[in-house]
Amino acid sequence: MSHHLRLVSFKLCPFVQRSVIVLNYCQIPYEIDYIDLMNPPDWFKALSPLGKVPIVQVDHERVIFESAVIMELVSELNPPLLHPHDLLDKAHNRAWIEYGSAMLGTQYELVIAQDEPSFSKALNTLKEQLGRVEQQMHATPFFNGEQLNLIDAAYAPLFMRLAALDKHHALHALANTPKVKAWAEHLLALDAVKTSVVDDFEPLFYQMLHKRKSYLAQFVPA
Ligand SMILES: N[C@@H](CCC(=O)N[C@@H](CS)C(=O)NCC(=O)O)C(=O)O
Repeated sequence: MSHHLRLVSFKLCPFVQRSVIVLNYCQIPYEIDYIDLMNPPDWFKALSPLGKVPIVQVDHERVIFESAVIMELVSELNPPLLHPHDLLDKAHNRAWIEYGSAMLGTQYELVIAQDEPSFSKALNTLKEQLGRVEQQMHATPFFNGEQLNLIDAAYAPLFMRLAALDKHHALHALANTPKVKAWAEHLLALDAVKTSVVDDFEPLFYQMLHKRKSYLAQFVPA
């Protein structure tokens, strides 16, 4: 039985993008509503327990939050579940998805850094984190091999933002992690990933840097 899925998003949110990638890849129909996080509508405040996106509403009823949980739910409702079958491999993937969420936090610090020292600090942390992920890369082209799994969808939004910055600033965040770099390039070439953001994602992302008066704003188009 197919379920009605309604995602609530913010156009630049990397967390909701994880589920969108899964939905696109599996060609599962869904509805998506974008809100302005700075000025959230009352209906969103009533639905979202923490006032954060993403949330997913299933069959016009239950609302679930937390991107890793939503991604897993979306996949479970539309089997097969995009995780390794082996229980320990699955747990290992879940643990590294959690780490990917922390890395999205570092990415956020990087993009909102107001000066060069805080920017460099965040970039160093990110490179260190990428180094740890590099140690876990034992397969190609996806994290677990031939099949796209949830862990791939979990990391692609990070890689998309790093690529958007690389275009103008030459961050080279992936320069010392060749396996992660190859993984990122493979993911970013997928249609399911390309179509997981709005058409004007890059200009909106750059605009956000300018609005936040980020250190990186000086390098990207206004
Ligand atoms: N741990 C959450 C993080 C979600 C999150 O931080 N979302 C941001 C937008 S990208 C948000 O809603 N921020 C608004 C707020 O924190 O009030 C998840 O994985 O879903």
